[in-house]
Amino acid sequence: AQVERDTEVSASFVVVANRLPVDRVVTDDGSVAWRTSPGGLVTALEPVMKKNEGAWVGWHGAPDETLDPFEDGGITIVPVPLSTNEVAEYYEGFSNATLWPLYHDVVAPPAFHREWWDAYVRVNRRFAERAAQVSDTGATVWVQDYQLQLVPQMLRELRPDLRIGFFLHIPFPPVELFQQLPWRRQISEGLLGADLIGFQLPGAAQNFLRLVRQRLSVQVRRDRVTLPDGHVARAKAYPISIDSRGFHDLARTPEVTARSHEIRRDLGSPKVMFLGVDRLDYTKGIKQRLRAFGELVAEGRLDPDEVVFVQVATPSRERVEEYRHLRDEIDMLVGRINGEAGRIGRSPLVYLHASFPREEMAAMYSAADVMVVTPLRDGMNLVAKEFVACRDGDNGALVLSEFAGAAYELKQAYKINPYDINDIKSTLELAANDSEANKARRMRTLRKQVFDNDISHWADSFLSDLDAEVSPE
Ligand code: ADQ
Repeated sequence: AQVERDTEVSASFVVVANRLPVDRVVTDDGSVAWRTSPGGLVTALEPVMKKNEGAWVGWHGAPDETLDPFEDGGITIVPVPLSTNEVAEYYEGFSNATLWPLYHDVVAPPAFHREWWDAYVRVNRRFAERAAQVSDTGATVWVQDYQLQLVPQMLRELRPDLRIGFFLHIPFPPVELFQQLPWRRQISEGLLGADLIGFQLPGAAQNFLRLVRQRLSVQVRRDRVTLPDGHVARAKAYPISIDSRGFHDLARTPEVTARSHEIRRDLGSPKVMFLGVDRLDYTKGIKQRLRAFGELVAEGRLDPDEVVFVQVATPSRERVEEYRHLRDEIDMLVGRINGEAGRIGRSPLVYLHASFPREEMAAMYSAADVMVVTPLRDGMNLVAKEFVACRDGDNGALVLSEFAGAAYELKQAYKINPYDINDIKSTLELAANDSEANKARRMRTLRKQVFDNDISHWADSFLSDLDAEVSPE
């Protein structure tokens, strides 16, 4: 395979992700500018990017538009075009209606369509080719997430000189579920093109190793897989985290502190404020959590004059059928709970279907007493860690699903089985009423964990392991 190298861009560190780390904004005078999106990944990789003349290859978010590479804050941005049809088939279809539910324990039925798969292959090839064009000889390329699982192999074929890492942000399912996928072989081989494949949890890496051992003619020794051509891919866990210090400091600013007090006042100064923050997604267990709260209020175990539950849900994937359906169901559930337990001037449940700036998120985390994180399955769940990082004193409680990746590290949270409504109910009650000493003991351990293992620790350990892998021949 031959690649024509880009004459303008030649980077020694390249990130490849479905989306670019910048959003287009229209400024007051009507001109167009790019603003760095505030995600943790960007923050974590910024130092590496700047030190190594980094480039980021990704889609810019608008269909049917081709853009030239440009500089943004020391990073070369390399936009990859997608057509309207590709957004529907590769992104909304194969990525979000096939892989997403399949990898999350089939909590919704995955849809298998051959034309979606064809689009997935086509788009993955485009990303791989673009990455091959902009990578300097011997460069390190880090491919992100489930939308691009074929890129490692495609890229290695084009550019055997590169060092290729891959990180999966969502769970990797047990073999028994993964093997439903008609294209299971292509996906596993796609991933094996990397030198290092990162997962959120050791269990996910184990699932992957078990899969390739059973289904492919490869040699597996501990965490290393040797392919017939001699290439070695290593599979290992790197639990992702957040910019803990950044969140902590943000929550301490006078503006955010003042806003957090204001939030509690506006809520009628409740004795206990519960908080849920999620992308509106059926994996997040929002229905189960609201139902549990509603029942506690209806049964008089929580007094609607004393408690309030604030549920924030970011609009997400609204063109995927399953998500529109979920939104309607939650609207109905919220209406029912408030209709039954509300009084004039007081609703026990405050539901916000919107996205907020980081400052507002930090203010909400600081204002809350009990953070409620109940996904049915989640790769990690950063919200749980953001809550812990934003806490000041040792008060506050984190209720956390056993099925969130975060539960693996945040052992001192109040754990629940999100499928067990009675368990959620009694744990919400306990977290609201537990002694200050118990809460403080748990919170101190959680905080230490979140500060010792932040996002730069995550990026550094992945990249130094990738660096340590034997150089490609
Ligand atoms: P997500 O499924 O998006 O991420 P999560 O890890 O909770 O889930 O991250 C959500 C992010 O969005 C958080 O940083 C949160 O602050 C922000 N957010 C949520 N609601 C918001 C709102 N209303 N307004 C503004 N911001 C909001 C995927 C995987 C996770 C994994 C991450 C990172 O599904 O399991 O932890 O990637 O690897």
